[in-house]
Amino acid sequence: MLSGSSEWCVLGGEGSGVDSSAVTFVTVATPDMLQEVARGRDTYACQEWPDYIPAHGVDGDNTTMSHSAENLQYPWWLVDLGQIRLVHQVKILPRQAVYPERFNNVEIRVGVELDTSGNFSSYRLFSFYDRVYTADQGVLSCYRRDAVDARYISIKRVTSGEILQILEVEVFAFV
Ligand SMILES: [Ca+2]
Repeated sequence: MLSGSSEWCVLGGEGSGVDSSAVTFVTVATPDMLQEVARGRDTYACQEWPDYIPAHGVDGDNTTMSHSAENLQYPWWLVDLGQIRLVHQVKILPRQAVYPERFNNVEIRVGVELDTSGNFSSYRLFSFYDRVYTADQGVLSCYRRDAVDARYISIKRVTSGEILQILEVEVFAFV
């Protein structure tokens, strides 16, 4: 790291000959600046399948799963980071061997106030997974170079009729 600096700044548009008005500074994370902050934190979800609980999504075990009940229109899951963090990256491991395709059209939103209504429209959109998941995609990595202040991370299907299944979620924030 450069002496006296706690951040890396990248000059957007550098080398591409863009007009100076399009050039902005953004903060870019390097691995040593980030910490996983979701493990073991409080979790919430829509109605879950028996014996599957939302806490399974942050227990550090890739074999345990948060699994929504059937016939819910827009199943969701949420983790409370315990305090507001500058969130840079959210990693999601959906269910692998069985029904991986159920993970599709999923919004990742972030907020600073707890909302367990299932309507996260007041949260900022962090990332949108608009594909259909297959196990060969592995861990999904959603990140924003600018990072976002957030205490709550919601994961929600935005098309109806399917179950939401999450093996594990990790949230990386600036330390
Ligand atoms: Ca797990």
